[in-house]
Amino acid sequence: MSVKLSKDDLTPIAGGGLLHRRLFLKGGVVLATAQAIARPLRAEETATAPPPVDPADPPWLHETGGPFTGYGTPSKYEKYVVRNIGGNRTPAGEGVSWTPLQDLEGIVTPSGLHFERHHDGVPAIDPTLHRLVIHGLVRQPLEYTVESLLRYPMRSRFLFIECGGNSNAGWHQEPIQRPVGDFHGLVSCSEWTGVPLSVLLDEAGVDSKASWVIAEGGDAGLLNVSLPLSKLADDAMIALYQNGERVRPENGYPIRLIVPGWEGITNVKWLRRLQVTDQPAMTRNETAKYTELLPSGKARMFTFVMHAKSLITSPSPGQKMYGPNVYEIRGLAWSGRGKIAKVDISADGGHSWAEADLQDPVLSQCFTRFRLPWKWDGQPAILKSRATDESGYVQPERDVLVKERGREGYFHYNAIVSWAIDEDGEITHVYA
Ligand SMILES: Nc1nc2c(c(=O)[nH]1)N[C@H]1C(S)=C(S)[C@@H](COP(=O)(O)O)O[C@H]1N2
Ligand SMILES: [Mo]
Repeated sequence: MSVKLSKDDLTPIAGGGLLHRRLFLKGGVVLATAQAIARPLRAEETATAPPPVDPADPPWLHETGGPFTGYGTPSKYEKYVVRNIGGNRTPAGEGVSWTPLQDLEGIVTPSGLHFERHHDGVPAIDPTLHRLVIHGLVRQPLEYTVESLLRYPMRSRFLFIECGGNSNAGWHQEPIQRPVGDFHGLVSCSEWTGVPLSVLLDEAGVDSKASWVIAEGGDAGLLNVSLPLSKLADDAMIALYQNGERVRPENGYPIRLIVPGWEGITNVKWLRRLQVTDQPAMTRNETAKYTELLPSGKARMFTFVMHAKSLITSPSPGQKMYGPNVYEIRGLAWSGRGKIAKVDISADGGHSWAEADLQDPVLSQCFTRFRLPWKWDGQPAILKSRATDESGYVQPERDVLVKERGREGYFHYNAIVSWAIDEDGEITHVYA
């Protein structure tokens, strides 16, 4: 809907040419853009509409198209939009693949592009042979088949999953120059559907002495982690579906544990066992790994919650600018503590800020898409985004984070990200 715009709508509200977040919503794109984005047609081109189909036209205008397919795939022209598989690992199944965040829009990550983190590859599980066992400090130990789990009442939630090691190149000395997904893409967002874990815990009858649960996966390494019972009983889920279809093998088929807002490792894939206990098992994944050594020499442990973070996905390194004009700055924000309350954008390296528009829906522990119009005058600029969540937590500047945590942390890097844009429109990653 376009409403009347005033001159004020085109007046920057912060340094570097940031415009009010309402401008595009009011239909201000035409008024604001110095040069039209679309090509104006010449008079003779508008004479006949629709255009005649002549043999010089592309084949799809005069030949019947392809057949129906049982399961669709993206256009062949989008073949470059793939996960970036990191490094040559030994064994081959150990490592990560990154979601190409720079090539995606909206808030849902297509299932085939969800990032991957496997410690022992992707097991080829036959769902008819898979079992989930709940035992330990319970009244009645129980075994579930996948078929039986499908019969329980379900819930759906849009939730991000982020690896605790995401963005960890940020602790390094030099800003790495890669597309944003190759650096920050160990985070993805899906609609997860499954059985609330509280239902199954109630059924097994948890002992009043219980306070922890050891969750174990059905991959060859039997990956396991200790998790507080209170969180699992509160909002964890045994997911069977991802974005409407059954969970992908890479992401935990036939069932995975979903722990909203908590670091990736807690979301145990191929879940086969939940042992209710009264203390953590001190497994490798919460002692040797997924802990953070602080400058004091002490280590942080059980740092489960993923703090607020945001990224400008467009413009971003590897993309191009189209000369001075009005642009839409686009990005993603998320927080493990709840909803995103606001995202501020700076185009002058953090001297001044303007509030971005948060696109509906804004959901708890889910990707939130933000947008802001920006009048780039062709001069050097430094773009930053800063997320604030509903708990009041504000995403920190990098120097603040490094001062507090040192450089040995490796996990939980969530500093403000800065892109420098030069006169030629070249976009680079900087610490500013
Ligand atoms: N069984 C099992 N669960 C697992 C892992 C694993 O290797 N095996 N990796 C963990 C880690 S470290 C992360 S970040 C997430 C990654 O989930 P994804 O591969 O679906 O993105 O799964 C977690 N759950
Ligand atoms: Mo992870």
